[in-house]
Amino acid sequence: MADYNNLTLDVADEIAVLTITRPAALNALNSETLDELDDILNAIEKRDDIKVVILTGGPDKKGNAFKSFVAGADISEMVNFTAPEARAFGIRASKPFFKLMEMRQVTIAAVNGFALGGGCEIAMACDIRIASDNAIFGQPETGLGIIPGFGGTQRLARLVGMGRAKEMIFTCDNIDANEAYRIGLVNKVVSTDELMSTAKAMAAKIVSKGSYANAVAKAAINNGYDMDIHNAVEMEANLFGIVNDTHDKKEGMGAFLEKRKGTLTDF
Ligand code: CO8
Repeated sequence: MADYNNLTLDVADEIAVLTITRPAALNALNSETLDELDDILNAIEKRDDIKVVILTGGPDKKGNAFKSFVAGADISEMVNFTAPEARAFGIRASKPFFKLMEMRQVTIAAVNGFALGGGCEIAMACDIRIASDNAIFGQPETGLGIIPGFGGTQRLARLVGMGRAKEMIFTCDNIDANEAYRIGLVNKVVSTDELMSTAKAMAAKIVSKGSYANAVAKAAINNGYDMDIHNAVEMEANLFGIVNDTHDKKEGMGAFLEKRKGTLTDF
């Protein structure tokens, strides 16, 4: 795997921990980091030995591991953008963001501090979000004279509803982890000490299930979300037909009927 300036990857037990490491800028996303993310996620997606990706933020320059997940897009890069450059930056980000949302592996954001602007947006591109109790979420863009441009106007409304999304985006008010949990922005809140162990325990549980079935379930949820319910359920039936012919289906159902523990292996 290539060397990256702003990322580290640790793989164990079919779980990848992908860490954004820009300590000088609280892990803010610049073009280089976005391109590295795109490159590494494409490489991860091809690997059969990775079933779940946990995305988190590295420590700040003082070594504080729970200061920041991602403090947004890099303001020092955006400040002099022309309109075409700003648009291109949004498109550049959408590639790794859609990869997190659509890759066959399950993606979990382990949010360890500030998740502001592009940081909140990259967490929302993941399938599942687990936050440490000191995490802070917000969309401060309109206070900077811009709008959320890494999918935030779309994914936030889909996750928490239009009213709460508009309130967060129009007021730029940050919310803490418990409020993020209350409104459905995060799945779970745990202490800082328990963040990675909780994310890894959830990942291990997911790894133990049929990974191909989870990949197909992920596609079914994503594809059907904006569809008319009749078409969506028909699409689900088509995918149900596809998972019917797998080793994991024979093994999973066979093990149940034979009253033994099954071993699911397919991707
Ligand atoms: N971009 C660049 N540098 C940053 C960013 C950022 N988003 N956030 C922090 N940094 C840098 C600071 O400039 C500082 O650098 P230095 O030490 O060289 O002065 C270093 O990180 C540490 O930050 P602070 O000293 O500010 O740390 P504090 O503990 O005092 O404050 C905060 C932490 C509250 C997180 C503060 O840093 C902050 O407010 N950061 C900016 C948060 C923000 O506004 N994020 C949203 C940015 S806009 C965005 O994400 C748009 C996404 C969509 C773009 C679409 C384009 C198409």
